[in-house]
Amino acid sequence: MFHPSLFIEHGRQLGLDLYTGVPCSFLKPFINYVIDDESVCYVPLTNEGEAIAYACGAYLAGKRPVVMFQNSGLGNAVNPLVSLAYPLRIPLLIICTWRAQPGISDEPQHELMGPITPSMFSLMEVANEVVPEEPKAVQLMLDRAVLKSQQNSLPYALIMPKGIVESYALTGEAVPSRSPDGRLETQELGAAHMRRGDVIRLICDMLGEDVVIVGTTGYTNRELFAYRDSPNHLYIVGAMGGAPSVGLGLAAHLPDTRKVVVLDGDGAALMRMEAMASIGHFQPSNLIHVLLDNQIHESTGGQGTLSNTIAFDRIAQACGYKRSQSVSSPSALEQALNVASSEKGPTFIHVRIIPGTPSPLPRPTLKPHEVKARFMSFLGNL
Ligand SMILES: Cc1ncc(C[n+]2csc(CCOP(=O)(O)OP(=O)(O)O)c2C)c(N)n1
Repeated sequence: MFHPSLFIEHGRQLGLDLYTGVPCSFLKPFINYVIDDESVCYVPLTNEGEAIAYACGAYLAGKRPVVMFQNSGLGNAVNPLVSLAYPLRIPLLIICTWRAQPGISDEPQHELMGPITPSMFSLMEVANEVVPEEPKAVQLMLDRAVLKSQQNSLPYALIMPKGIVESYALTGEAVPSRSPDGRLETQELGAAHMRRGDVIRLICDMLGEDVVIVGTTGYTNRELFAYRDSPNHLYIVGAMGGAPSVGLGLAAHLPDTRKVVVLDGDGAALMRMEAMASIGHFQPSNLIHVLLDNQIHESTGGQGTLSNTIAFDRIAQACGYKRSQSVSSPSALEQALNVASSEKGPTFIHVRIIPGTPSPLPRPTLKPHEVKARFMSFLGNL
């Protein structure tokens, strides 16, 4: 095991001065250390592809960037890696965590990406190696990686197995402070006081088991499952940010009378904001998009998202949702759900919540394909 400071300090000596990326629970100590360490710059971004493109820009501006993400996000990074970093010959360093490393059991959404991670990098001509545990070997690896990536003028990936970095708890602010110019005016609707679980319970109890509920990646699915596992639920355990697009596909092709409720997160919504554009454009009248906004990636350790400068309700409105509002109290949420279930949508409900998750929190015990089969049979399509 090695302490995250070993990597950052040695990296600084080699000129690495900028860290960017998207969190992963395996990266928690590492990413938390970089957020806290004021001597290196940490830029949290919305998805892994954006982080690669940002790092390319920063390199051109004279920085020496490191991009950190989970191998789930390698899919998001493929296009900017092969058609931006490669043709421009940009020497980036990538730290990619290795969920579902062969031989180590992990969640089903990582089952395929785990074994193919090294060969995915190799196929994209990104030289790669597995991060060792021993501190001296880590320093040598860094020397080699920086040298090779500079010599080849290409990205170089360090694949990080589970549990090799000592834990490090965040001491500073998880949420990056907003710029004075980026202040929000319309979101100041009183303090948030509900938790994710309160919202999920209220929605399940109010809307019953005839509506479709599509849950986003992370704690939302787990809390939904913990409160009530039911055939009308679809847990989108991978493809973070994809839940509203799945919801759109469902809503567009199910009868108008079947309401489709998407439970989204702020990190997930920011990761794939295209869904809001498409929902606004295609106008599924039966879609209710609920965004649970705690301003952090709570599921991976509480790192801040960019949501504290984003007026989601105004974005939804500008995208063309029929109605959009921001709420923070149970009564305002109930009222919004009443309107959404009796009138035509698409409806967007931004719910400002406080962090907090019950512990222990179970994970869906059914495999994703078993949930799919149960769900299709609930819809009468199997
Ligand atoms: C493409 C991809 N990148 C990163 C992750 C790791 N990950 C899982 S859940 C999560 C955080 C989700 O944040 P948010 O939507 O705000 O929900 P919260 O955790 O706060 O409930 C992250 C980063 C992932 N699963 N997939």
